[in-house]
Amino acid sequence: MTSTALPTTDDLRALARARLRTIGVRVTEGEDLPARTPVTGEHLFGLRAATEDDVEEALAAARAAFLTWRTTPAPRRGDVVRRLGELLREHKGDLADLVTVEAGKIRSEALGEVQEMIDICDFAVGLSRQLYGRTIASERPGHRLAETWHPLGVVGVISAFNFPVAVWSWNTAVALVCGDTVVWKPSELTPLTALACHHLLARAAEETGAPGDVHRLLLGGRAVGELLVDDPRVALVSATGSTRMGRAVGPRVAARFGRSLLELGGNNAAIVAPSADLDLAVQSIVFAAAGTAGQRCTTLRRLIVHRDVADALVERLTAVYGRLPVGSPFDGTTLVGPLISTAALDALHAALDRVLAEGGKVLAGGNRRLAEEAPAAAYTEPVLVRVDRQTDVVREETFAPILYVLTYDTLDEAIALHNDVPQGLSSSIFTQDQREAEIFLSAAGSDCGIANVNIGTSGAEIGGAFGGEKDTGGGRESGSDAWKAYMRAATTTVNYSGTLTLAQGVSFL
Ligand code: UN1
Repeated sequence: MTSTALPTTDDLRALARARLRTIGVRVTEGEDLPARTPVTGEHLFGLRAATEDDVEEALAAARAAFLTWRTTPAPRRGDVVRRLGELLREHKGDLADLVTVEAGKIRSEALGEVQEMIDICDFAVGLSRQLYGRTIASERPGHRLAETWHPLGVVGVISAFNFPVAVWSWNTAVALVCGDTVVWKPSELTPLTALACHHLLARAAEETGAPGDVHRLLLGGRAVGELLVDDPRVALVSATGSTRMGRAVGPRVAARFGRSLLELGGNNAAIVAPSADLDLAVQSIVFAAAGTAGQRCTTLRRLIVHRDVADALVERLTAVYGRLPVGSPFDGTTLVGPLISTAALDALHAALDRVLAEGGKVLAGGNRRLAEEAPAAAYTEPVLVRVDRQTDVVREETFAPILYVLTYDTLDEAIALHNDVPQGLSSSIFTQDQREAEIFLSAAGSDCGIANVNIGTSGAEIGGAFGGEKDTGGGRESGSDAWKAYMRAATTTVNYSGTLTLAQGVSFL
């Protein structure tokens, strides 16, 4: 099924300009950074990328702003985030349109992405009154032992195209209340949403009396990112992207004893047990595998199904895959918009070729769509493939809507297959058997940072910490106590006894 006609690139350009204007952004056009839209695959405007001097200036400014921001009371720092949340609510629809133009998300998911920003702002405002440290029982009389949390410095946020604004907001809302300042390098594929969010935050800062340089935006490609990675003024580099990117960033930041927070590739699986409610499983699986055209870090990429229910589940999935509406993300009936680029489509086809050569069998989908109407765009039917083994290609993350179906006989075997990939982001099990669910969630179960029961792998709420293990990089962002990555703890001992008592019973002098 294909939805109605695509908008033209002229329409999309006009829409982007109109939304930017409503938000109040003045775009500085340039030559070196093309803004494209995956909806038609075509060029929208040229923008100006940051130069080395721009990076230097932004880092100096963010560092200078940190010196006042770090001693601003945290609840006052929350004011700027509260105001940002209000502005995001006011411009929710405008921002969602920009997300659709730039990242190709369908309306509901684009609105959801903006909502995710609003949610983290609410969370961070509350957090601004809860940066709790502990007091610890001292072994010495008349002593107080405590831990105090202090801001880190400048946080460099490097974000990916697939959540062009939500992941930025997780980092920025939390970093700001923690007393850090932020320098943001968004994906070079999504500069317009970045300009819009930066503008709203700058306005929030101005209206609440925060230093304007609490947040700086640097548009550009890899070279800009590398300058942030290597600069000792950047206390924390929070980077979202591929495992390959993380392998380059992590050691470089560590070499200068900086901190990094990495949110890298996932190869998320769901186990479907014999007792699973298959209606619930099918709905969850299709959203997790085909939603966002398979371009979430949390996208479901492997389905590990008990042999007894495999045929029934595959039959239902095949039927749903066969009628998934692929097309313009502006069409209200579309569920699958474009991939970000034809390179992503090539990666999908390359993975498919490999898996078919190894004996895999396409169950549904996989055809390119709208190639004549929009040759530069990358529309595809999500593809469902049956495989009999977890070969190298299945163990890799292909950032596109391809779902591999494997079968199992025992839960132990399912969990072993589940964990036998380099990545460890998100996971789920569909079962009505509480014992199985608990085993999956136990230390002997899923090895991922996110483990779900009777819900798919994607679509986490901001209240929990987000991130994963192994090649996913180990970082935690967003809710829970992820804020601790944006601060440093000082252990303090105060002696109010009037005499000196040494710890561990040591006597001296
Ligand atoms: C990502 O894909 O990088 O859990 C983030 C989810 C979203 C965030 C995904 N809330 O799918």
